[in-house]
Amino acid sequence: MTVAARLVLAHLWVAIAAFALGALMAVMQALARAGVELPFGTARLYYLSVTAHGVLEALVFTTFFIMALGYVVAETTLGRVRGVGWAWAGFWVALIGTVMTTLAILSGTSTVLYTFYPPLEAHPAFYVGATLLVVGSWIWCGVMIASVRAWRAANRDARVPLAAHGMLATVAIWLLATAGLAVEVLVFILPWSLGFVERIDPIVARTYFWWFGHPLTYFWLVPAYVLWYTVIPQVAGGRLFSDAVTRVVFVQFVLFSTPVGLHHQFTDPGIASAWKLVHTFTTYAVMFPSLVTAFTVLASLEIAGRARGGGGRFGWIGALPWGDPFFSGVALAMVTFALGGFGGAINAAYAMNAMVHNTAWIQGHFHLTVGTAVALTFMGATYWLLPRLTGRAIAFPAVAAMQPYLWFIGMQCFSIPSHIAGLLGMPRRIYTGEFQGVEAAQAWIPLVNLSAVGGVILFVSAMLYVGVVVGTMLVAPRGARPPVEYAEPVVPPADGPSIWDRLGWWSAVAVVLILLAYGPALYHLHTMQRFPAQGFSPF
Ligand code: HAS
Ligand code: CU
Repeated sequence: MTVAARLVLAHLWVAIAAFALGALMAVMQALARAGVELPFGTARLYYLSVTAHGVLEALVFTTFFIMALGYVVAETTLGRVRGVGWAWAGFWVALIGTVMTTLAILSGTSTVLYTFYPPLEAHPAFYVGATLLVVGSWIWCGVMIASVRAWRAANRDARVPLAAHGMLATVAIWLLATAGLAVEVLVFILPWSLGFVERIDPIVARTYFWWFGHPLTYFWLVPAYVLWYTVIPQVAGGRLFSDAVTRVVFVQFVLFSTPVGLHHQFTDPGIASAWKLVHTFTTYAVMFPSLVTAFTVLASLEIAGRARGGGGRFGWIGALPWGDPFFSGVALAMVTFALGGFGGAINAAYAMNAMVHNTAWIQGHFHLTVGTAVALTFMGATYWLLPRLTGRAIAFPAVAAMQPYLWFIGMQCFSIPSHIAGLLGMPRRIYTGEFQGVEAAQAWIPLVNLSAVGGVILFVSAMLYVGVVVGTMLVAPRGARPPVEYAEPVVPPADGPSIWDRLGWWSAVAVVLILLAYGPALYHLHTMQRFPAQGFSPF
């Protein structure tokens, strides 16, 4: 096994362990909501498990998986990962942070959900651990940047390989995003949590949180897009639609991921409506690269389907390799994202947001996006990666082939009723299946029950995924390692670096956009009279 393969596998193991633990938490929530009597079904445990589920799936599984993918891309497109010692240091720092945060949650002292909105207060270990996870990911960013720079120094006249360009865009998005998080945690949360100051301003903290929280979703999505653009067409037997368009898409995410976060705060006081409306417009700007992606990835798949002999207007769809779990995982992720993206457009509209904000619609939305578009892509990619890292064939191939479909079915069962229940007024983040017998809530109950069925199907799918991965590592025989291959574009790109490769420069433009979008709102918040709150822990 190569040095990088060991590094990648270490990250994957943490990702998958976090995924498995997070999935266990989720099934309990789904059943508790449906009113199933559970021996441990108290409100305290319910919110503890929601916190653990959100942190482990949305923050730990994703971050470790993305770091692993980054190293795979660096090793296979740039020659090698530069600074393997640093990469291991980043791994350990992030792992120690993850363990601290997880223990803080499981101890029952840190039930603050994954958004950790003050004045909800967690044990300091929760925040310190989360900070270490981010510091570990910053070291990953440094290693990725060093790897690209070393490659550039040796290949002055070539364009950065496309997959590396996408991962570098991910790095840029992450650094821009975590700047906001660093302010929130270092300036406001840690001094308060450690007892140096007594009170904290919820709205100020939330504003820095969403500076980070929205681009966080593109930190998850762009690596998935790297796989959709640069690997899936090859796996399906087709070609990349356009190298140039893909680079423009990645750069647009660097530009527009961050100056949009107020779309999570349309109902928050203290921020002028005009600035909220600006963020509606910038959010529509960040939808554009996804709309481009919808057309271009579909074109790539059509090329593949026709190359495989599929004819007619739709015959090419059936000709695609639906039995390959990497392909089916990504294709079902795409179909799901078409729905999730549609919901996103509704969330982002300043006026319509009032209809869905803080309702079950939102949990429906993010399970379609991060919970499927991203997570199902990563699960599928695991089936592709493991043989390439270890030389072992996937164990239980029939189970692996079925698992993405089960996830897809489970997620539709979970998310569509959640959207409808949200429109009927059901709040998000609530514990109780009976809703205290309130008349208006009666219409939600069948929808919640259907969601619970979805939750159980998702749990079965999650356990099959974990079983296949563990089985592959433990029992599958070793053989040759297939190569990691990337899709060739339909038209070879022009020679030489393009302006779209100048990600440092584009990041500087992004900083200007962030200052324009956030400067006035933050200036206003920091200069008006504030009423900070004391910390609060409901359990
Ligand atoms: Fe979102 C809330 C708006 C995308 C995640 N979002 C959330 C939360 C999360 C989240 C976690 O404006 C909850 C936060 C919390 O806890 O409070 N979101 C958007 C918009 C988009 C969007 C405009 N979200 C995402 C992605 C996420 C994610 C991606 C994670 C990965 N979201 C919001 C807003 C809120 C919000 C508000 C706050 C709501 C509130 O009030 O609290 C856009 O980026 C979406 C663009 C996507 C598209 C779809 C493109 C389709 C593609 C697939 C094509 C495939 C085809 C089929 C056609 C335009 C690329 C293939 C066919 C075959 C044959 C294979
Ligand atoms: Cu957002």
